[in-house]
Amino acid sequence: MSENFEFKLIATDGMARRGEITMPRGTVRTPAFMPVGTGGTVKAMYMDQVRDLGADIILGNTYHLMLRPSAERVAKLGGLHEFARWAGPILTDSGGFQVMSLAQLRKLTEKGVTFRSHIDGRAYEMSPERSIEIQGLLDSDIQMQLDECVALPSTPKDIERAMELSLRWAERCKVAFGNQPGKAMFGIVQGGDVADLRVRSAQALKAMDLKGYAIGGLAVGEPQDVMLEMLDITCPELPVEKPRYLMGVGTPDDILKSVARGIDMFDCVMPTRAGRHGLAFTRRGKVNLRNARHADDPRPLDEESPCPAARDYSRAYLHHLVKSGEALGGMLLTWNNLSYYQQLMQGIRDAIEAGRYSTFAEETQAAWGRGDI
Ligand code: PRF
Repeated sequence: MSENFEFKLIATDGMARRGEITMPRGTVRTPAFMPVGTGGTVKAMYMDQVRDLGADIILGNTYHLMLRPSAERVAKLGGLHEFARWAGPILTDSGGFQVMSLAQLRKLTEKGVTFRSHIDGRAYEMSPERSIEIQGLLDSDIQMQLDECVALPSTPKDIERAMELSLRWAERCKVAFGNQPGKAMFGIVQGGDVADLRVRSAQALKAMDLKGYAIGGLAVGEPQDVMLEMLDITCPELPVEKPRYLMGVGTPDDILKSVARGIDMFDCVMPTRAGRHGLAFTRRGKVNLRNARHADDPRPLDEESPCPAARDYSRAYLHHLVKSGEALGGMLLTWNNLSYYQQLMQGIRDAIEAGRYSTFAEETQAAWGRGDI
């Protein structure tokens, strides 16, 4: 552990990187997957389980927590780590993306964004400065700049306007964040599916000398090959010695392909949300437990998994729980899915260190097969 925020590369294999972020609350082994803990909970999981599965860091959301229970209340109660009983590092998203996807009556200006809560319709304002203030009240270890993410497809003009606004907001967030030795504020590359804009965004953020760089505005409606092409263009523009975080991505396949292009950090609701909807990720591919063909199947999801949810419960029982809407169904499948994601990340880290990443990726993909198993 370290009093400062530091990133070091341990090994590289092609563009894939094995690294370590150290900060006062702990060390994050990269490539890392951050379970999503939107409202101060990784849904359907105990924090002890999340940690035991091998997550070094979790994600929290400024937008949800500012609405309920409010950043000031969390601060008074000792910060988000104490409130949610997670002692390790926390990364918080800045709120812009969630405002755009969830809030009502949104208005975006140079100053910031005004919106009404999706919970009770109350009016709020969020500027880049206020976003950083809220993330500070939460005591977040890695804070994100406020940005504007446009959905794809969008016109190049709209993409450029949002990218330029995000750069100006990055400057303001950098000033608002100031110098906090054990913490970091990351900039966010925008630019949609326009190669030139991605390069301009990355170069301008690089010049700001931030502690890490996120790539936003992807996995927002474009095909996977477009996302990968944008990573191919963007990653080489970012400084080698800083962590790179691909926001809101993705499937296990997205993760394998993005690591190959130089991404160090991921977050996604996929394993948690899909679990609550009856979908299991396994070594041999996805299993939809809602399907009637599991009703009489005594086999577990994966007899060789270290996770009890995967190893000790029959598919028939999981099917029954899911079909009956039992809370335990969502709990077991979330546990299984986060376990699979963390095993995948461990496999990725080991393979990069061993210099066999491309072989690992091919073997992992081959084992998924072609569909529901
Ligand atoms: N910006 C922010 N958060 C995000 C995104 C973004 O572009 C995305 C896009 N995949 C997910 N979460 N601030």
